[in-house]
Amino acid sequence: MLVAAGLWIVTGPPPVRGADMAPQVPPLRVPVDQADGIQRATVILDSYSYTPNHLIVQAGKPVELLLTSITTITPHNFVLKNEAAGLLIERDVGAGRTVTVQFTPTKPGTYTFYCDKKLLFFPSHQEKGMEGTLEVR
Ligand SMILES: [Cu+2]
Repeated sequence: MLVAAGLWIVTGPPPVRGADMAPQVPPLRVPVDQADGIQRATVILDSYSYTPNHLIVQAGKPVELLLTSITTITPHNFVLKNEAAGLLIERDVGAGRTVTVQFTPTKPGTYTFYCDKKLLFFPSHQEKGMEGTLEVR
């Protein structure tokens, strides 16, 4: 990623991407807070992206995500569901708001989180690219 970013500077702007395309951010290996053992990270919600959109956590340890919306009007949410893996989260994140979600993933695997908001007749936010990956190791 860093190399690619450097090349962009040398060779000019990156190839044209969709306006909705989120900036490329490498996977985040969520650090364990030494004080309380919680794996804690901040995820930025925008229209229509999560940043970072790939989180790596350890199974069996609590995870706390600060979901911070930087939109001014559009409400978003955070849906992460896989009951077998201990994941059952559905939280609204209003424009400009920050909410905290806590969960403990129990089973290694790769799970998709997404925003299921949509306006009638329009594609859902997930269809516009608002989704990400929780990788449990
Ligand atoms: Cu959304």
